[in-house]
Amino acid sequence: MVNVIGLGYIGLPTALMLSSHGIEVIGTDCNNTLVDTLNAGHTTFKEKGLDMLFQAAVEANIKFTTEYQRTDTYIISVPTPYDKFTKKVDAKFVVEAVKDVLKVAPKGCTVVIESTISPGTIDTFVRPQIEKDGFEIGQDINLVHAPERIIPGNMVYELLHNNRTIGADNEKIGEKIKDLYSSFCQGEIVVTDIKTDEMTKVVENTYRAVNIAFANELAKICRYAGMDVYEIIKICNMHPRVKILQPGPGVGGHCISVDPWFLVGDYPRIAKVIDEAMKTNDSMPEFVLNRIYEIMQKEGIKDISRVGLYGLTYKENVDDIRESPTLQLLENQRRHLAPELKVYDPLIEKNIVANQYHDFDKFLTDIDLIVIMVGHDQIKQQLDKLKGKVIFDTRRACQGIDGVYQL
Ligand code: SAJ
Repeated sequence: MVNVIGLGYIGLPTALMLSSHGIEVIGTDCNNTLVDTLNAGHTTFKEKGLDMLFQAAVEANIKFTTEYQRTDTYIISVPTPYDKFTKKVDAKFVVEAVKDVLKVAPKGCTVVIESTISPGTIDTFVRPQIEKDGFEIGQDINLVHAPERIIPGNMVYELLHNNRTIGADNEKIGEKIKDLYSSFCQGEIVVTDIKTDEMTKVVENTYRAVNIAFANELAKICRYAGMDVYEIIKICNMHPRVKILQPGPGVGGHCISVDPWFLVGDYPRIAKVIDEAMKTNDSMPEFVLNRIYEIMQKEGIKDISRVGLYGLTYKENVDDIRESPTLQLLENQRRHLAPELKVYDPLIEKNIVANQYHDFDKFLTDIDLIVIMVGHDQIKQQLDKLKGKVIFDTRRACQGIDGVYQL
């Protein structure tokens, strides 16, 4: 039996996937409301294919609880925030989860840490804690790191098809956990050591962050030079060895906008490119704010209350708002003591910000300038409704419409 600890964006799909592939699974989370929701037969976030996977797991008898279980295999998928000041990973949730596992675990169990951690976190924080609690690693408990690589918006497909890595202290344990993931994973699974594995995960996300930062920097250069960044990237990407990502209003989510900081935090004198890239990405919401001001001037829009931001989530077609560029932009606005812009997002039902709308038509009636911060399908399917509005499209959601302002 596998006890999956932490039933968030990664833990839940992983638990459901294992369960629907014949593994006995109990999912544990410290959040009572979340566990109650799952036990009442509902998923806790929207994701393509997740409800169907949930049904399959329920039929396979998956259980959800707030209690840690006594079993031979644990998968820990708890959040790993970073300290905003030092930029270092904050491993407290991982360490707490391991400590809680140790209270119930039988001798010889294996603890798999899926949470993203900076290279060396297991050596620096997890091993010393286990030893301090009087347990011997390799005898009483085996440690494994097995980071996920799935992309929100296509999680279920990617869980099944992506290649994976397993980091373990020895080949035998690595192969055992590889067999577990092989129950559903059709990709290749590479076994390596723990620190290498920790590093690969952070490097993958850093690679993407740096590439996006390059695109964002190009967008700024092209704005200054009066050129079309999208046309330039499109042509450059026709080169067989060039693959530039897309500029945008900023980088959000709990991965690309967080993990690269771990390297800056741990190696501040070396990680210069990464540091600049992250600062470039973080500067984008302010860049958008300046652009809004310019467009208002140009269009003669004097009243800030006639400007609306479309999209609150960190990217298209997900309901996750963590570190979202829109929230970053609103935060900047607040710092300038400006009245908050109007906001609408079809995927966010809860009230998150001050001037938030829940009706698209009403939102459009109340604004003259719409700033597309997220390219949800919802707006792409109703572009005709934007007739007569000034449009500032930071996501290229309005291709084919004339007179649209870009980054
Ligand atoms: N973004 C751009 N331009 C682009 C691509 C993305 O501005 O060309 C922005 C998005 O709008 C978003 C942010 O970057 O705000 C991050 O989105 P994303 O789609 O690039 O990535 P995530 O954070 O949803 O998922 C990433 C993925 N990592 C890589 O592709 C290397 C995923 O595979 C990881 O599993 C995930 O991080 C994670 O959990 O670490």
